[in-house]
Amino acid sequence: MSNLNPSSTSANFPWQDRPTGCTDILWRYSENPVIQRNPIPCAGRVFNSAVMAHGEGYIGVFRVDYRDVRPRLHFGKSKDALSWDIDHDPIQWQTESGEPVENGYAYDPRLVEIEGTFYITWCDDFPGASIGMGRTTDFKTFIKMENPTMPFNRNGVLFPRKVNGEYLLMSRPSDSGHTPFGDIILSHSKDLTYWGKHRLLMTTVGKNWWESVKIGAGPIPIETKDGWLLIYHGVTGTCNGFVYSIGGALLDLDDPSKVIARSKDYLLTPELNYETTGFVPNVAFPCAALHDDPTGRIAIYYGAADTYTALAFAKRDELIEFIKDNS
Ligand code: BMA
Repeated sequence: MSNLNPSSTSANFPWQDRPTGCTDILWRYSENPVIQRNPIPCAGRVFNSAVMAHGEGYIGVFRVDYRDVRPRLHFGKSKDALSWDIDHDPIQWQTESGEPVENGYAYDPRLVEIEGTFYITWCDDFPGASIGMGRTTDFKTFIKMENPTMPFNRNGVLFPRKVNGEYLLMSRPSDSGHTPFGDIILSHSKDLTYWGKHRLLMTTVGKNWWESVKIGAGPIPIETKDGWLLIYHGVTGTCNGFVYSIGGALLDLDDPSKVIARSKDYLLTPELNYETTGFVPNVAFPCAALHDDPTGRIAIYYGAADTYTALAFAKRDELIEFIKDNS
């Protein structure tokens, strides 16, 4: 990709410097969208997907909306995190004892490695939307685990490590439809099966207009010396429907139920054609972030208009300062 900055210290980290004259804290990749319409034979649209660095390259779990408009999850690989080789068949889940599991639908995946095992969370058909959770160690055998939440719930996002001996999951209790409300709840577990100690983490109540209808955790939170960096989506309502923007917050490292700062302005809102026009207009929905620790570079993957996969960049330290200064 000719537009990528060749000076990236991690040779294949997807990166472009902020364009001259741009003052945005989060700026878009000039070659967006990275995944266009009809990318594989069965799919009309691939968006709201999860990626992470793995070995010499990258892996991902993709939300693939079929031509019957039903979403399924597919596994994919990439050398550069820009050009993706997405499996043509969906992930086949199996039970702990190896029986195949059928999924009615599956969407909005997140992907994280915890202590050598890769966990996937997604919006699962319980039946009725709830959080699904599964794991793999080899990307060949995918084990479906217990659903951590009852219906209705969406946007399940695990922390990348235990904190104070417990796994942490963010989620957003919802309704069965397009949900005109929603706060982020933090839940605790010792074994990834039984979840409790539910805490209200972030609410829309009394907050900013761009996120006044509902909010939901986005990528796996990034651990920094200043706290957990949480990128999330916030939704406002208009006479023509919802608008999904991207926001940022900082959570206490040792007690992530404490919000240190939360930016009062969005970091990115739908503006360009691929964000404002598509299957669902005006949606920027982040589900994954890559972080290059030595350089502090962050690449955020977001679904655009429920149609495309797009990429935006930020510098970790600038982003943290921005969130603190604009809290
Ligand atoms: C939410 C989820 C997302 C979607 C968004 C906008 O409720 O279903 O998958 O991107 O709506 O349509």
